[in-house]
Amino acid sequence: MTRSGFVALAGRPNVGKSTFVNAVVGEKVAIVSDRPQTTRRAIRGVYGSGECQMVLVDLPGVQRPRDALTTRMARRVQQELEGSDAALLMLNGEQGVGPGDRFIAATLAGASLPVTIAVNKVDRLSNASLMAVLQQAAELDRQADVFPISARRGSGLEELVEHLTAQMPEGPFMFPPDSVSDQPLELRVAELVREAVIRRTFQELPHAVEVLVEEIERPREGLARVRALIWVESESQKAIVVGAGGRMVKAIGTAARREAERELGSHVHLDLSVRVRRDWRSDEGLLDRLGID
Ligand SMILES: Nc1nc2c(ncn2[C@@H]2O[C@H](COP(=O)(O)OP(=O)(O)OP(=O)(O)O)[C@@H](O)[C@H]2O)c(=O)[nH]1
Ligand SMILES: [Mg+2]
Repeated sequence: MTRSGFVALAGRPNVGKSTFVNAVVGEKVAIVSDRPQTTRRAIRGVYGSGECQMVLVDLPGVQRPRDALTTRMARRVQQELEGSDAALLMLNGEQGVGPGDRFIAATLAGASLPVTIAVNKVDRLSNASLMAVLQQAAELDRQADVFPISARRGSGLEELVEHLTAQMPEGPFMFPPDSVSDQPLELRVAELVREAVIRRTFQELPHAVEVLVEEIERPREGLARVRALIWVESESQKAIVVGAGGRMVKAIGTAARREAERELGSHVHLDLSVRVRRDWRSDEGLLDRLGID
């Protein structure tokens, strides 16, 4: 009898949820950055071990909704919690437990899922602060088991994964045994472009950027031609993303192309254009088209 199920990953922005999913799945299925609110969609990363398939649902960091985009992100978190078999609450060990974490813990308690807590970024902690934060984590939810991990270094992951897989119910696999993610190729490439933009921009710009891959053509074996649009919200943001003499967009393209070549296993021609679309974060139709639901 096989076992399979979904684990929803909840936590504040920037605690390391996407890093954790990539580390467990063993491939980059979700983009990562040091800016909060990087993840915008529920990304499923598939982990398999023998008779058990565990789908990690990497969720946007929980935050107060401000516009249609963040409203959808918050709603998605709720829906994914309802459809999951277990929840993993991730904390940033460096920052300790705060009101945001308590809010999420209360939400999880209301979802009546078995909750496990991971204290991440322990590579940054002294033994004394580690003990203190583990104590705070245990007080957050007295029923939850607490695991100290470093998603970046890969430490503590085995014990945590074993604990989570043991909670998966009996049932058939939901994805082919060797799959790692459910995202269409266009979306994966769009995310790689967005990651390249986020990593090179500052302040409000990372939040103002979205990317749509319009087309992936395969003119011949070993070559993919990708046409992508980078949306920003103002002319001044566009000027920053394009850069003097087009240098910035060129650097973004080079970084994203390298990542895309790894993802596609072929040479990639990446054709980027930067467009202004004021208030795209409030444009319900566009959010639908972007698959942010
Ligand atoms: N030192 C350290 N940094 C980490 C660790 N795990 C993640 N990070 C860093 O933390 C930052 C945020 O990581 P993400 O995985 O994007 O965080 P997230 O929780 O998915 O964030 P959102 O998508 O915004 O909700 C990145 O700069 C990561 O490299 C860790 O174990 N140790
Ligand atoms: Mg993320």
